[in-house]
Amino acid sequence: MAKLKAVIFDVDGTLAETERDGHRVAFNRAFRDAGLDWYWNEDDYGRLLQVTGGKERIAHYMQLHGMDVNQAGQQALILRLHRDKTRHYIALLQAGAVTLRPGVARLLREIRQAGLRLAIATTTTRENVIALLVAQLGPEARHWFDCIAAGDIVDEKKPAPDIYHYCLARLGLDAAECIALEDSVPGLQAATDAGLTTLVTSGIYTQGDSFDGAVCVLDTLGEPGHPCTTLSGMAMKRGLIGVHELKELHEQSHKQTR
Ligand code: XBP
Ligand code: MG
Repeated sequence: MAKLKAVIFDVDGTLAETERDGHRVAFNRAFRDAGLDWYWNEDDYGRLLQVTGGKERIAHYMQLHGMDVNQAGQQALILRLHRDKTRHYIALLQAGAVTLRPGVARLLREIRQAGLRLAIATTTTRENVIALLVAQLGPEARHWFDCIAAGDIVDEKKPAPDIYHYCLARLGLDAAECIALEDSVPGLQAATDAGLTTLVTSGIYTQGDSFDGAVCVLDTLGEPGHPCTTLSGMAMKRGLIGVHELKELHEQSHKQTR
């Protein structure tokens, strides 16, 4: 059986709860700056999350409101709004509006100490990923990752597996040598369609979703004194995910598929 060599993290919802207090707020600020009366409240935004990618989400919203997004003027508006949204989002990250989820910083450090490789596969932009890592873990953290696969570098965003295929190619590893961490149904689909064992930590917008195909579904990665709860799959004896547990889940999933 292949040995576990790398751990691939999703960003939005997995490293941090970026959506409600980060991306959503930034979208609304960009709409306001552009003089638009659009406003995405927390519930609206939860529904809009079915569309992955910020530009794609704006286009979807415009279509819902009868706008022709194929017109050049509307395409330019989407790009302008998204650029402004990214600026607001990074400012929010720098102000500490979003923090890492429980267990994330601990697990990243443990993975490095154990000599396993780290990578990122995300729909959001590279600049957003780096801003989050720098704000939460310091300027060196971006160099912890052998590959930051992000945004528009692939044709199809999640739930398509393209970003994971790209990431595996950059790592020079087979899917069987890696494990992915995700928080959402489109993310899980992208990772499993790329052949990856996938652990899900569900979050504010994804709790209660059905994560068929995940090796395990937890509420968080857990911290000493703040154990995680298993929602489906193997119960964590230590109440947290460490390298030992990742190896166990990886092994279990490969035994199941043999
Ligand atoms: C996250 C997303 C992202 C963010 C916005 O999906 O869909 O679009 O909401 O980021 P996942 P951008 O966690 O599955 O990668 O505006 O930079 O696209
Ligand atoms: Mg996500």
